[in-house]
Amino acid sequence: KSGFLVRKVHADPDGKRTPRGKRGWKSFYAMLKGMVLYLQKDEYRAEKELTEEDVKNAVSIHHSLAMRAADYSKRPNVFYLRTADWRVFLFQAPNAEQMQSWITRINVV
Ligand code: I3P
Repeated sequence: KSGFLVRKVHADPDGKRTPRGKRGWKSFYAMLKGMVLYLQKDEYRAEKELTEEDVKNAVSIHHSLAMRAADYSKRPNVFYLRTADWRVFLFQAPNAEQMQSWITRINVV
């Protein structure tokens, strides 16, 4: 599965709140391959080798949980991703259908 997602980093490993200055929303082209959610800066690069930054932004979804961010109302179609090492991301999908599809695909693996 792939598509555009906007990401906000809410918590760093061990659930530590991500500091101010690193909490902004950023747009990525996301690709779910096996247990890894790759986040690339643009779709064009998707066919190319992963850059160092792509590797840094990739998220292991092994033992992670995705759920609709029912308590977050500043943007629509937002879901949480909590990883095995207790990082927390918010992802905004382009529409409700895409949001649900990402949640289902992430939770099924
Ligand atoms: C953050 C940025 C986010 C905002 C976040 C800010 O600043 O403005 O959009 O989250 O608020 O800290 P920065 O880019 O300097 O990290 P929201 O869009 O959800 O308001 P927060 O610290 O209350 O999460």
